[in-house]
Amino acid sequence: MKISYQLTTAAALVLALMSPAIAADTISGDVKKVDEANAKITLHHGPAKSLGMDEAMTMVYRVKDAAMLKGLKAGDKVRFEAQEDSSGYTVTKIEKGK
Ligand SMILES: [Cu+2]
Repeated sequence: MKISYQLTTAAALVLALMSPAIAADTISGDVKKVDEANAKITLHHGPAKSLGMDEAMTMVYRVKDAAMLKGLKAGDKVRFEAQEDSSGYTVTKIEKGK
């Protein structure tokens, strides 16, 4: 049953590679700048493997909806989820950390 073993291994590998993209990781970070007019936020965050970011960094994210930025300000600790799209990275979820 060599062939079916190889197929199973290949299927498991595909699943392992795909799952991070399906289940978005929650990333911890802190707010550097909020730009509500342009629906953008500058965040410093640790490594985010699901986004292909292996190191901590500060970067600008777009947000799905500017209303998500209400109540956030520079210095706040946050937890967020983001996805990569054609024009950069978009925050799909963000909440203040405790
Ligand atoms: Cu980043």
